[in-house]
Amino acid sequence: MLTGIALRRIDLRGSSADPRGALPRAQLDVSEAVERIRPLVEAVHERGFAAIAEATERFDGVTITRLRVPQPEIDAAGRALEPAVRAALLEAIARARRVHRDQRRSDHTTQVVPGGTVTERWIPVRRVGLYVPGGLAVYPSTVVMNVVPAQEAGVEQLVVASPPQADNGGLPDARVLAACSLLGVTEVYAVGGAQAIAMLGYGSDGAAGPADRCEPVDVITGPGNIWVTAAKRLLRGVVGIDAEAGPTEIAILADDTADPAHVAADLISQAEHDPLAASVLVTTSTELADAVDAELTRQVPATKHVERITTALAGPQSGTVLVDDIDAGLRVVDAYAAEHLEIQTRQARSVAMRVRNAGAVFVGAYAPVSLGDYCAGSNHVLPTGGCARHSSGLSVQSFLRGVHLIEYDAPALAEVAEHVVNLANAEDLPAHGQAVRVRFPTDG
Ligand code: HSO
Ligand code: ZN
Repeated sequence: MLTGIALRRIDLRGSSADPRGALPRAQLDVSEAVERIRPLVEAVHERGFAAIAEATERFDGVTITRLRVPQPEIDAAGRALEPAVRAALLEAIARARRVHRDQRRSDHTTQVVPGGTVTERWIPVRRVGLYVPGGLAVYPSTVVMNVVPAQEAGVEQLVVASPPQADNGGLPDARVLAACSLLGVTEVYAVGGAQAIAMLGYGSDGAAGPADRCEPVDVITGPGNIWVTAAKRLLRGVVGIDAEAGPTEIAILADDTADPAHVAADLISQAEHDPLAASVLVTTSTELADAVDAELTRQVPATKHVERITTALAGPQSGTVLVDDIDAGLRVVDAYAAEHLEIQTRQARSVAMRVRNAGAVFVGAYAPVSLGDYCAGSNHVLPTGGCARHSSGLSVQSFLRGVHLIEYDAPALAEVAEHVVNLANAEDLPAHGQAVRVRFPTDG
C-alpha cells in the first residue's frame, strides 16, 4: 500500500538571495561519465565493428552480425504499423513540418559600400546522424523530431541509429523503423548508446561487406541517457553536436488559478520517462502545492509505471518551490532553465513572454508538455541540465551553417586599403597590409 506522495518542499518565500543553489537538480556528473566512456569511444575509433559488437553484447545483451538494418525490414515495419499510430505519426509529421519549414533561412546580401558586398549563405551540412533512444521506452516521435528539421534544412544524407531490441530480433523497435519508413529514411543502424555516437562520429567498417559500413557524419543530434550525452560531449569538435539533451525535466510556474489535477498529471507525465527525470513545481500558492501533492497521491498509483514515476518524484531533482509572487517565480524558473516550462497562471502569455531561460515554454491550461512531445508542431529535442541558459532546442538552424561570401571590386578595396594597413601594422602583422598594397602598385 502506497502512502501519500509529497514533493520535497523548498521554501524561498521572504528570500531575496540568488535562488540557484537552492533549486532541485539531478546529481548527474557528465564529466565523470566522459572519463568512463572514453575507452569505449576510442575502441570504436580504432577497431570499428568488433568494438561495437562487443559493447552491444555487453550493454544491450544482443549479438549483432551487421550494423545496418536491411531495407526490406524498414519497409515491412512501415507496412505493419497499427493504423491509429500511423495516423498519429502522420499528423505529428505534418505539424512539425509546418513549423520547421518556417524556420528555413534565405541567403541575404548586405551592400556595405558601393562595389563591396557580404552575402550570408545558409548551407546545410551534408550528412547527419540522428540518435533515437530505446531504453525504458521507445521513441518513434523522436525520429520525427530529428528527421523533419534535417529534411527541411536540405540535408542530403540522413542516418538514424537506435539500439537493437532483443525482442525484435536485434533490430531497433518496430515503431521506430516504421517512423523511418514514413519519413523516407533508408540508412538505419541497429546500434545504441555511446557506441552509436562513436560509430556516427568516426564511421565504422561493417560485418557484412561494404554495404554494411557506416561513413562518418558531420553533425550528431538527438537525446539520450548519460552515456550517450557523455559520448556526444567527447565527440564535439570531431563532429557538430546539438545541445546536451539528457534525462527530461518539467518545471511548472503556477498560481492559485491552476488546476491541481492538471499540474499533477503534467508532473507525472515527464516523470514517466526515467527515474532520473525531474518534475519541479514553482508556485505562489501553498494551497495549490498541497492540492498537487493530494493529486499526486491519487493519480500516481493509477499509472502504468508507478515505480519509475515514484522514484523520479522522490529524487533530489524534483520538488516544489514556494515563492512570494510571480516575479520571484520568474527568477526561480530562469535560474533553473528547464527543458520544458509550463506557465499556469493568470495572464499566462504575458508571464511567458518574461521568461528568459527555458528549452520550450507551454502557455496556459491547454498546452501540456505531452502535446509538445508529439503533436504541437514544436520540437521535443531540447536542452536539459541548465543548458537552456545557452542553447536552443533542435531546429532547422541546427543543420545549417552561415557562410559569408565577400565580394569587393578594386575601387571598394582601394577605398578601405589604408584602414586595413593601419590595423595590420597595429597588430604587428605588416604582411597582412602588404597583401592589400600589392594590388595597387604606385610608381616610385
Ligand atoms: N519529453 C521527451 C520527449 C518525448 N516524450 C518523447 C514522449 N516521447 C523529451 O522532450
Ligand atoms: Zn515526454
